[in-house]
Amino acid sequence: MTKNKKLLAWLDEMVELNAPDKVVWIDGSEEQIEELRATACKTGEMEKLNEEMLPGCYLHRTAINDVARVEGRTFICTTEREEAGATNNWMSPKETYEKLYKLYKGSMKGRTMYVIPYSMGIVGSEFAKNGIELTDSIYVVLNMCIMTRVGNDVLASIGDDGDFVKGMHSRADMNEEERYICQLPEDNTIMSVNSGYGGNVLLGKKCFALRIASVLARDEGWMAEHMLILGIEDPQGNVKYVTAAFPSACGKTNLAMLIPPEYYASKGYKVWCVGDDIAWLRIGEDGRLWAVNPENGFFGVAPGTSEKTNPNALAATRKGTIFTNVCHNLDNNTVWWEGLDKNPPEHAVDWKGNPWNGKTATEKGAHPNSRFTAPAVNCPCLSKEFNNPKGVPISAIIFGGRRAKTAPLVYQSRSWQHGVYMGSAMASETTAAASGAVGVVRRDPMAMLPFCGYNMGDYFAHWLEMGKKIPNPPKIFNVNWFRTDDEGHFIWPGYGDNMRVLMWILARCEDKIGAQETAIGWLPNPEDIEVEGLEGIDTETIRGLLSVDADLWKQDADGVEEFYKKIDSVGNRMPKELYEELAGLRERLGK
Ligand code: OXD
Ligand code: MN
Repeated sequence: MTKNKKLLAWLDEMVELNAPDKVVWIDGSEEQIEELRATACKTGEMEKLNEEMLPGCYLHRTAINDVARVEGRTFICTTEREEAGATNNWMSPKETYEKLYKLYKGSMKGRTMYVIPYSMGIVGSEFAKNGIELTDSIYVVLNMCIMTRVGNDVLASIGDDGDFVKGMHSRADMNEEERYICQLPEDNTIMSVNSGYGGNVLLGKKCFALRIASVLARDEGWMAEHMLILGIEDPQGNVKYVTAAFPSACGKTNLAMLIPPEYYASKGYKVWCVGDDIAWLRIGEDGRLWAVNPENGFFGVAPGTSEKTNPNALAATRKGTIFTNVCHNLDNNTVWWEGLDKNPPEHAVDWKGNPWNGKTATEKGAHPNSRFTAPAVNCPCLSKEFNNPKGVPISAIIFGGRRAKTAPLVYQSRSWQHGVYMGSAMASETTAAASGAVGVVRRDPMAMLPFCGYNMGDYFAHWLEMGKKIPNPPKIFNVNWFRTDDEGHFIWPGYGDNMRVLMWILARCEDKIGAQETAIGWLPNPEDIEVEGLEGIDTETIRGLLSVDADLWKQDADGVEEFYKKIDSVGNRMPKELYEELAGLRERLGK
């Protein structure tokens, strides 16, 4: 398979440690994948769905206690605590190896170990990075074959002495108390044990493409970000690209696959999706920032996805998709989830595997974090540039969060440095659905809180450094789709109409339009947000959505300072420039 000594030595060590009965190399061929699907159906790990309605689609249920990423059990394992910083759980590499090797010992007896060579990004391209994941789960293999580029060409690209990220995953005995997701950036290694859920076990995604890659990016002068990438094509065929970072539950996949409102569609505007979750960004020869999506599929949240909210995502799930923890409609052997339509099946099995009747049920049929793993090529609005190894040039970086009152619909940063401040201050307010306490502000800088593989202070410093290095940097914006009225109803319609805000952003990037300088940054003139075709919203509504309450902003600044102090409590790494931005904001807001 390979002569790479480092790879073979590591594999030998892991085989000896985990003691599988058999080792199988994944070559990426359809033949082998089909065989694995058949095996998974035989063992009950997956169920084949209706071939006519959902060709090539399968259903999987995880354990009931294993349904989401486990941030509390996720560790950044560096020699020095300061390297991981205050926002990450930390363990020393020595302790990590001791602890996890004990859990791996003999854990694959009676099982098969699969060796998955995969590439994040187009195999062999300048952006791409290789990884090898070892796992005892066919479900993991099949998901990785959708989410990443897998197979022999990756081994060829690693070559005899090339580097790769080592990823060790074992389901072991699925003991929740001993579940660990460990990143060891000093060794380019990921170790995951006792989980079978996506984000914890598909090691190419959050563990590699964000946590490990963020460290590689810092060291090599690029950026690994939790961002969607989309392109807007004008009627002349010119496409401009933006990236956007949002905390979870802010509609990232919906924005990435946005359907233009009639007002723009009728003029010939189109929106193209390059990625819905992760962007790797590099400075191009032309001095602009270029982005690729290192993934090859979408690992999206199913509930709420419908013909109305995101027809592109739904279409992407109609073939070759693995559904996890959704409701199984037994009448036609398809799947259902809350928010798909108003016809829950009466003869079904819920995500826990129990009989379920949508007419009488008091519990949900699908888990709120149930997922689809869908090939990117299925998406009707996938960008033509999706497979371009050079990526796409980025005009704007957009940050956002869920804020009921504080943040206006959109505003632009005063500079790159101020934009980094805006990203560092990003936050979302908890919703009633997410926790008991409504309106609690959770800081989530650049939506990277759970995904930054090193000290957050150093991460901000890297952003500031990149700003100095990019000759022609993207402009930076903040959006908020979630302003509410006094009764708590959303004012802005969101979804496709978010394009109206993106159009203002692009106009600003091209210096086609003026704006008002305010304490918090550049705000639109309300009449510059297009409202034609919007029901119940006029320029006056927009004026309200753009209002800024100085008292709320002063309170928010206190929250940012507290957060900065927390980051500084481990290693004192907060860049002084961001404290200066905070002081400048306070001054502009007035005493
Ligand atoms: C995701 C997440 O699953 O950010 O993409 O949690
Ligand atoms: Mn994500």
